[in-house]
Amino acid sequence: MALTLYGHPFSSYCQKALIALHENDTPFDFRVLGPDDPAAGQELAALWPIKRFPVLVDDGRPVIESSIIIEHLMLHHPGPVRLLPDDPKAALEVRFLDRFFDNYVMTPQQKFIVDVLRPEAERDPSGVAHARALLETAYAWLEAHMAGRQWAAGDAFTLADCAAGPALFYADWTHAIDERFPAVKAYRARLNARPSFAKAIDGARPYRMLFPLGAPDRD
Ligand SMILES: N[C@@H](CCC(=O)N[C@@H](CS)C(=O)NCC(=O)O)C(=O)O
Repeated sequence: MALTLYGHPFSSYCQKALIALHENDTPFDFRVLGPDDPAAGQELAALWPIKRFPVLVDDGRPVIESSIIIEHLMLHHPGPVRLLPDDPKAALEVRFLDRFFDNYVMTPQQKFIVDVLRPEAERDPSGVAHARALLETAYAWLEAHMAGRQWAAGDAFTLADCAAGPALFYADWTHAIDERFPAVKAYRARLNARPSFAKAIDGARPYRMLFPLGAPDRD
């Protein structure tokens, strides 16, 4: 059983997969992408021409998309922490929440990053304004959703929380979670303190200067 993760410690979607790996202390090799190792980028392109990461290779077989990687780990490398409930109806709720964090928190937050990296003349202010409004709506929905919950789907830490950790971590840096959303702020703090995510945050610390909007001096 040989697992290799292609990705980068500072990447939000890689951190989502890393949380799942760390939750069960699953052994893996980390193939870090970057200018220091062009061969790793070539290997990624051969595995997945879309070149988005993370990509997990399990005994030679590529597993693509962070949510699928986590489901794959649960099926093929299970450990004591079950990130998807056995009950299919409960699992559906977890999958919905995973989609919520990817589509309505991670995606709008990435819009800011992509935009600031463009030449000034090619920026998209109305797209960024839409992303900001979407984040506000997502924070408001999550504020009501988190009332009385420890984790996104209830008492157990799941796939949805793997998605939520990096999504809220970077979204708060990008468009700060307002004081009007104390349950969201408290949930973000709980996620950051979860040992699996704290380990991923620490692994990414040396790369904070890469944050295109300027990383705040906290977390
Ligand atoms: N839906 C994908 C998203 C992956 C993704 O967007 N990864 C970013 C890094 S956080 C990436 O590959 N960026 C490089 C690029 O867009 O070329 C997943 O869940 O794995």
